Amino acid sequence: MEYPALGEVVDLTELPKLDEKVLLNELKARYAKDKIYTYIGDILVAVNPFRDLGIYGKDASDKYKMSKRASHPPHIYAVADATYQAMMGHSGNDPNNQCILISGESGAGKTESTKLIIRQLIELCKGNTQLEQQILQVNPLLEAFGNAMTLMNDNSSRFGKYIQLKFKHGNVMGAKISEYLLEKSRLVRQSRGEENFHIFYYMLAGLSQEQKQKYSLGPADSYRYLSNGAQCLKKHAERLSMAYEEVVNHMDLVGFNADEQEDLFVILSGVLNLGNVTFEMNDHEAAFVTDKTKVQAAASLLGVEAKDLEEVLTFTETFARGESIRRNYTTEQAEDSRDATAKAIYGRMFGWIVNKINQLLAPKEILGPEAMEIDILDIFGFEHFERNSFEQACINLANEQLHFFFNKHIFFMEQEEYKREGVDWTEIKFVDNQPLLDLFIAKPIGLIALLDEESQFPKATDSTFVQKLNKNLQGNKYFIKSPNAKSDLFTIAHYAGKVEYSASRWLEKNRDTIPAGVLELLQRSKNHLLQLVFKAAFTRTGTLALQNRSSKKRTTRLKKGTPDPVTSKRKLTVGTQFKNSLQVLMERMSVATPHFVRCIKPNNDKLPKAFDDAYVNAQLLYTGMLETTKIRREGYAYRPLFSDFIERYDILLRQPRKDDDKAACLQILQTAGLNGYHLGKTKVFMKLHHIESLAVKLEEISLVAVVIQKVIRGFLG
Ligand code: AOV
Ligand code: MG
Repeated sequence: MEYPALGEVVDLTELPKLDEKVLLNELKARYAKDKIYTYIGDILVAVNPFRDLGIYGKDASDKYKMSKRASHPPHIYAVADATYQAMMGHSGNDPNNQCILISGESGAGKTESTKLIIRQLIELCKGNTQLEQQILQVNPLLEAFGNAMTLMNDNSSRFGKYIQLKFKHGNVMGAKISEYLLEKSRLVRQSRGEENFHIFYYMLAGLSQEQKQKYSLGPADSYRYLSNGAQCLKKHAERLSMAYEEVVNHMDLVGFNADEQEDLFVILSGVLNLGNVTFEMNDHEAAFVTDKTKVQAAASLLGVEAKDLEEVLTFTETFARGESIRRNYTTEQAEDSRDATAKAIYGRMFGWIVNKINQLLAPKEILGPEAMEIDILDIFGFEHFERNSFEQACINLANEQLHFFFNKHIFFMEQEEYKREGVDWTEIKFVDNQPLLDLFIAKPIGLIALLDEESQFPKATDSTFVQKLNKNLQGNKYFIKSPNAKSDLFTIAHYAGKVEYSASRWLEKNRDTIPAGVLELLQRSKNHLLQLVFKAAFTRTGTLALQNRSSKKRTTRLKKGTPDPVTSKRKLTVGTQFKNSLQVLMERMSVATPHFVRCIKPNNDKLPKAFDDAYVNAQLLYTGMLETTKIRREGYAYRPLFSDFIERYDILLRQPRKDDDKAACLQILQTAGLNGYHLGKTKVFMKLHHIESLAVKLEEISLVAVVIQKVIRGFLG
């Protein structure tokens, strides 16, 4: 048998020899020929080309519609097609919910893949409906508000998203987005070389002079919150201005009305202006606003009185036994309160946008039991910067969780099944990252539990938190404490590499509280939208639930830095909420049929045509690509129950079916002329090529049936 030349192997499981080097060289050779997609059985590997390859046009889309996978080169559109077919019950299974899991480190191409998959899914079910158009606008719209330039990716998702597309009889009926943990801290502070969320630059480039005047907006470099991004506006003014037009277009198409859009841009301008409010300390150690005009500009945009805003930013008032006690903030506390306010506003606006999209795209009718879903998970990829904080820990936890799901599905469950069913099998070992998940989520000694515990102490500091970690997690080989006892640094050995974290501000970020006075003030805002989002609490299901609260001035018994009792009573910490929502997500995905796309980043410089061997090899190693290829080569990815198999394929039999299920399955497989399958105790174990051959046979039969029908009709005249 002759083997294909280097770079011509479309499925890595067909490589004659398997080791790390072979995998790397094959992917590299393919990449050099612009073949960025490669299969590992039913899994797609995608290497980011960092340039437009012109492979996603109408031709490609048509080519991959309802086609046999083997008849065309690997493509992301083929994943969309396979998923759609599987949902419809066309690929050897019953109709069933599907989910597509896209993984890869930051900048590897997950979000682009997500958009391409959605685009092709819409092509597959195309009914030229308004809803289809709306769904296509959702991703770019969310990116404007939730993505930003980072050192690892110019368009990095700063939130995770789970998109559920709902179908009935193959037509799309609605969509729903769940968002995970927007990185709000970026709003008030960005690392060197990084930017704030795209929308701010779009606005400043795209708004007309009159609009800017109305929103009290000046040049980008006049905003403290945009400290790093002013350059980008100068360089890319035209592109950014077009992007602004697009956002407005997307909002129109999805169904945001003019008032809502106006309110939204006013609020965002208010946030920028709020960031410019600075403080000084007077002789009594009390913070005061340095420049009143700044607070006036912010207040007027946020629809509140300047005096009120100034007050909530500079002191708290406590009422005890009829007496009011005023506690002044230091400048630092005032700055924190300003930033917490800005973050809360932005976070709630983002939540509102997602919520609004969900309302607009919700199915217009109650979908019965025939309804099916295709869900797509696009999270923030594994991150490793020079300085890593709470956000990176959460992002990396999400990646650990997703990696665990992959391992469980590909290695663990499958091999358990072989054992159970008595398949003759040599075990394929994989690196289990369960200990890392435990390090994060175990109770009571896990990182999140310890953080929560420390977050409850008003007197806790970043350094008491690190001490707590060092004490409780010593001995865990995935946790490495700093040799310097006073340091706020610690290291975690993730599945994808070691990351050094700084504990600075973790407690505050985990508590994520806004001063009670601020909350109350914003609930009285004259800006309709701002008032709405602060009166409403977004429940975890993404629906709006109105809180029943009096607008009467509430007394506070708060020390700075302690949680707001009103919100904290039911409010979980950010870490715990995130951990819980990941859990829910995993459960939801485990009842659907998963499809995996593994994105690989060819180099760390965002460059086209550059394949960094060492960098790619590291990714192949930590994703377990070799083991994946082995199990896909040796293993049986298709494992229907005898009864399901018979129901689907007994039409292929030309003689009466045997009574015994197992015997009947064998009879069918033999009639179809297959070999290399395995019959277990309750299931048929098959590879992709078996399913494909069976599909061809079914098709032949249905063609024959059509011909016969025609002949009969001809007879009947
Ligand atoms: P990510 O979603 O995996 O990172 P993206 O999907 O945003 O990564 O891809 C990063 C960049 O790579 C894109 O902005 C494109 O410039 C380029 N790119 C990716 N896929 C393709 C493709 N198929 N064709 C051409 N260019 C592509 V993050 O969101 O940071 O984890 O949090
Ligand atoms: Mg992304």
